Amino acid sequence: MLEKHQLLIKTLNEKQKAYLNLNLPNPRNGEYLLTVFHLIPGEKLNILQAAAEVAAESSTGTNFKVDTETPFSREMNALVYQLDLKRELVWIAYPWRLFDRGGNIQNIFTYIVGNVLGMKQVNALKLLDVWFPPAMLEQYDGPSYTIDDMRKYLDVYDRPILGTIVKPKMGLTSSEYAEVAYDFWAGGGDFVKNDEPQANQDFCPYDKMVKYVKEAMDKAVKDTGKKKVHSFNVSAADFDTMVERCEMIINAGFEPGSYAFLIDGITAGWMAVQTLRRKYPDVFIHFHRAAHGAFTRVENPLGFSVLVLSKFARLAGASGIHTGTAGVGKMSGNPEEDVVAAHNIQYFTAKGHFFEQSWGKIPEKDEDAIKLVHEDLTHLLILEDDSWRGMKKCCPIISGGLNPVLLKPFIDIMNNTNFITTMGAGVHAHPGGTKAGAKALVQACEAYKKGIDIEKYSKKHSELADAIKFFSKK
Ligand code: CAP
Ligand code: MG
Ligand code: MG
Repeated sequence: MLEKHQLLIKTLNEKQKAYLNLNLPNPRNGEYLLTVFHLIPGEKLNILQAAAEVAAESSTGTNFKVDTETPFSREMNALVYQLDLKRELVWIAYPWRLFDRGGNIQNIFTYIVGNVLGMKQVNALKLLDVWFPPAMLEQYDGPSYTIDDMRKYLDVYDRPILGTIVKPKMGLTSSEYAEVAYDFWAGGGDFVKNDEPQANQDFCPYDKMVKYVKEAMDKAVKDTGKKKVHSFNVSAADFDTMVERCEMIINAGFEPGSYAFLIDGITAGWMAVQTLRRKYPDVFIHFHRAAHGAFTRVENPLGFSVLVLSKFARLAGASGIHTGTAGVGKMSGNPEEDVVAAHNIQYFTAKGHFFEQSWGKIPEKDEDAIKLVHEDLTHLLILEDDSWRGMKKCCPIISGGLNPVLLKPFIDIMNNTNFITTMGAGVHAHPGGTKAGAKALVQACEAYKKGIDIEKYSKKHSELADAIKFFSKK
């Protein structure tokens, strides 16, 4: 052990020492959920003292050692097991028996980014990465209906799924809303979503919105000969109302596959996300992360990273979550962070900021492992067969300030097309209107697929030409 570490250990009190083991033999032995925090101590503590206090408060402890402890309760202590003094990083291992049995994400958050974010003993505490042992993954749902199922329904394979958010964000009546959706679909778009505050507003009653969207979709399918998808925001005041909204959509006669359920996963909470996943395994669960910035923005010293949020969304069973535009769009977010998050929710194995996460248990037979790796690489439907004991993928949803001109730059950064993109202003602000905006998006995507520069492609595609002129100027 480093001399510096030994000096720090000497400063710990008895209670703090119970939450430390810098010689933990094998943190990946399956017993622990592993975390890495950026930590700046407060209240004149040193980093190790503060880390031990965090481990205590986020597992079994409080500010003093209590006489009610038992030998078993001590086994449930979280342990600080690694330090990086230069980068102000601490690694904490949580025995995962601490967590509610039955795959409860809300419970994990309450421990590891719960009270600790409010402690006086830290000036900065950001959860940067997390690692789930395979044995723990088996207890969590993971996604059921995936982007591959949506691709099959839409018959769209080797390109991103092209979507929009109806704009203005709010204020259209139910029928006006549906007309905008129709125009986008008629222009060639695949996917339309409610915006994150859509609910049952007096000027846009939910039941009417659902009814008119159904009519608009039927007409668009008939006119284009292509399947379409609509993502309905089912976030509500209580679970009964949320489920009522889901049932209203199902009962409106939509074809299975043609509707998704959008949930404002941060403001409505993990329970809402998991309720949808468990009640509706055959529906695409769309996690909108409005308010995540309060936790994830790099300027904020407290909270958790986009990567952490995205990994938990996959664990919870979201079919897709917004992972950011990697600096290309209007929202804050850096390329590395967003792309790392997107890759971690898509692939069977992916490198995070600190941990490489494998989303399944290593199969017992070598030939199974080879088959698994092969199927993962070819992006086919993997892990449907339960015996693989792996977790399905969650798809990145790319949104926020995008427009047809930005499609290729984003794909280049992402290095694949396995995502849904939704462009609001980037479609409806097109000088020719929504339908022309949709056409421009489709044309930008065709140009990408053919490997032709959009400027060149736009010579024969006027909607794309107008989009380039309009959006490049802005
Ligand atoms: C995009 C959007 C999304 C944001 C959320 C909006 O519209 O609908 O809510 O993308 O951010 O209202 O801004 P525009 P993120 O295409 O018109 O920008 O996806 O990063 O969570
Ligand atoms: Mg308490
Ligand atoms: Mg929005």
